[in-house]
Amino acid sequence: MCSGDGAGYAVEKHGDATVALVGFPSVGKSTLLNALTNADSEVGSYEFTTLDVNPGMLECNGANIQLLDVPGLIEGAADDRGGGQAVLSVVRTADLVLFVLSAFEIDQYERLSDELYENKVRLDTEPVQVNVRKRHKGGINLTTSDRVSLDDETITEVLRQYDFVNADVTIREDLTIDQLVDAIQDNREYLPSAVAVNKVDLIEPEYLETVEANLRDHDVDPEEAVFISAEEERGLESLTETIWDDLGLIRIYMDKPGRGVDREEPLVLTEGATVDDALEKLGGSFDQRFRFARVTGPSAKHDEQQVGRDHELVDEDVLRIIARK
Ligand SMILES: Nc1nc2c(ncn2[C@@H]2O[C@H](COP(=O)(O)OP(=O)(O)O)[C@@H](O)[C@H]2O)c(=O)[nH]1
Ligand SMILES: [Mg+2]
Repeated sequence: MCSGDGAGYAVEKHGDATVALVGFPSVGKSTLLNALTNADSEVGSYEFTTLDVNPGMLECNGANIQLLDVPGLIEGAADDRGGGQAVLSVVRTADLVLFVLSAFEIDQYERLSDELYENKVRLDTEPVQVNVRKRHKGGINLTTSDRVSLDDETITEVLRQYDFVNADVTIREDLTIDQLVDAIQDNREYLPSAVAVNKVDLIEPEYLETVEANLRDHDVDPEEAVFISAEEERGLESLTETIWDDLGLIRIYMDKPGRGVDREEPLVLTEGATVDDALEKLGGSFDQRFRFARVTGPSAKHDEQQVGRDHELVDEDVLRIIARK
């Protein structure tokens, strides 16, 4: 269950998670934002209506998900034509990139994802672990596992190019030169992405196959893309479900002393979060006063299981914090 909530706040990190809507001008980003959130993003049938970033809030499963309609991420954004750098910095701080494509212009996907790649955004992939410990002397001391197919000389050469002259370097996973460079540079952003194909109200049923083939040409699984009509508000439920799933959010229902379990406003965390993360999000003095917690639900072995700070929570757990007075 997701619904829109009005806008009217500055663009900064708000809510439990942020989604950047990325697409060329006129594909329907503003229309989509308005349909999902009731934010008042200016809609126009001409290009570049949206010059600034427009925020809207989507309430979903008790979580507040901020959607950002960013202006067209056009070719050449890297050299800041069309305010591209501002767009990119917004995208880099998001938790999910949502590509918005018109059903008639699927090939724009490639230009958008290339643009993001050029700007150090890595989509739907994890960084390869490369351990580097800088030294004062001794050159490059490289340890690689059998899985690594790049030869030592190539790796050492890349490291030198990036100013690693004296360092102990350990690599256990196979990787490409690009992945190696990504691993030793710390300005890469690793984000999940999803694809919305808009304006499906305008396509003939026969054309759907062409759209699907076009998606496959760009390595997008048509099964994973969400077909929508922002204008006619079709497919939006399935889109919000995809957004929810891809963000990897979990709901923790707090059991508050004397007030019972709050199922209306869960504490929203991300998959893999621990009791410690819950304490941090709760804020206040919980962190210092924490004694132990009790968990009932999917992550608990039994009701009211006593757990410590490092217990990993799961969606829909009920959590009670036992704190010192
Ligand atoms: N038929 C149809 N038109 C749409 C749809 N979504 C947006 N539009 C139209 O496409 C034009 C551009 O939409 P807009 O939201 O301003 O695109 P933006 O530049 O990506 O923000 C407007 O005339 C919208 O009414 C849709 O799903 N179907
Ligand atoms: Mg717009």
